[in-house]
Amino acid sequence: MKLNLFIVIASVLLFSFGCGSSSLNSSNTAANSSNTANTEGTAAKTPADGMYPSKGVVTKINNELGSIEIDHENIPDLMPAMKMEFSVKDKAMLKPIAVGDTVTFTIEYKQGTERIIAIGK
Ligand SMILES: [Cu+2]
Repeated sequence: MKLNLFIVIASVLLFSFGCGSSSLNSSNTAANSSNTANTEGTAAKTPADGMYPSKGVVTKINNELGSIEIDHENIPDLMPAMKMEFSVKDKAMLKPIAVGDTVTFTIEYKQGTERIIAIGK
């Protein structure tokens, strides 16, 4: 009689363990699909083509290549604050600019590439 009771209890425990692990699996699946949703959310943050005004400090100028490195502020909907190199639409734009200048500039973002189309002190 005692042995039978033990078997019943063991079966119940086994059964609930089985249930528990299967519900664990389904919550893992739910977690996975929410991860997928997060990835999609990041992908949706791809910047829209357009003009983005910004401000920063000039850290390097390459007049030959027509490029300028700027330690720029956060640019909403485009990128966080960082130091990076941009190419400029026209090399002549760099003439009045010197390293150390605080500049305001406009980035043209088009199909994944950006360039500076306007810059001033
Ligand atoms: Cu940047």
